[in-house]
Amino acid sequence: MSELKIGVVGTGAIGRTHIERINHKLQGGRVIACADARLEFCKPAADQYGLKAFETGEEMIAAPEVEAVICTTGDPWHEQYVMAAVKAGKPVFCEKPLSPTPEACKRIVDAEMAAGKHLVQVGFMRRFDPGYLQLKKLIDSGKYGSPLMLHCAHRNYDDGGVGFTTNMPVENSMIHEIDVLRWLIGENYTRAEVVFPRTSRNACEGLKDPQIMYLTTESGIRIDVESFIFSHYGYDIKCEVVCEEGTLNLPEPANAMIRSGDARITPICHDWSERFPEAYNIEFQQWINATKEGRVDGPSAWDGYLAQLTAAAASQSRDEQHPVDIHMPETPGFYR
Ligand code: ISE
Repeated sequence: MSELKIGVVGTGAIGRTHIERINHKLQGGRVIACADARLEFCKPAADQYGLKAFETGEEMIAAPEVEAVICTTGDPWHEQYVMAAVKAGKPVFCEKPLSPTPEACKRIVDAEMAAGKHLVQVGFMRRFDPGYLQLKKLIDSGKYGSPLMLHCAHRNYDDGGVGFTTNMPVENSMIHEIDVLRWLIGENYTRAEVVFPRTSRNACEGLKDPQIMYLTTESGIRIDVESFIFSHYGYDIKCEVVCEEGTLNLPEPANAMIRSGDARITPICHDWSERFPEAYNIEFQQWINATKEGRVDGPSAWDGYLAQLTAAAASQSRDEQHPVDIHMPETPGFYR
């Protein structure tokens, strides 16, 4: 089978890491084209990887040689390019979030259903992480009874420094937990709440940090997720599932222990790119394989829509400081 020819729109940091992994690590696909808001932004990536640089994302998506699209632009532009791909009948992988608002996600869902063909996958890479997959297998085995509570933490060293605002922990960081935990326990959410502990003196201006998000599921499972953007010690992701007959913990990355200077030290990753490379590799290899067979078997546009509905409720709770009920729509047959 020939290689899947891919065009990437958005050649910032994450776009570049995906081009690198597809062209230098994975099999069966090749990025051949790129586009960005302005031609000069994608020139360096085009030169480095020998890609054809297009003036606009739309032109790249329409090009007959481009068989599938990856969208790694800024969040507000996802809808525009995902829609262009769906209208062209081309498979499209869109980094999370599918779009910043549930309304925009719903428009994508409607367009995909109208096209009558599954084309969209959302970049919720944690579903491909071997640690989360182990947790899922243990929960699904039923051996430990039903999950009752989940205690999670999403700590960044400083998430790239200044520029973070109070809305971003839900919309940029905890959106990962919103998706992966729904997948892990197989239940929709019914309520969200966000509260503020005392703000750290290390938080940048305009950011209340840390924050705690509480979620309730249909059967009454209670989840707490701590987001700490300026933890100032490392990138630390925790998930403990308390079941009726046991607790299940997300494995820590296997870093060698160092004994030195009267101490035993196990290094912690610095950021997401160090913590989840395997998840990204598996995610993209599976996307390439499935796309070549005309399937989408990762997180769908519907998953992206439900994640955004939940994030919108959590954001409303954060802004108004009271719990917000979530009314999840019934899954259309197309996505079942
Ligand atoms: C970033 O956009 C990500 O997706 C990372 O996984 C997350 O840890 C980080 O907080 C976000 O800003």
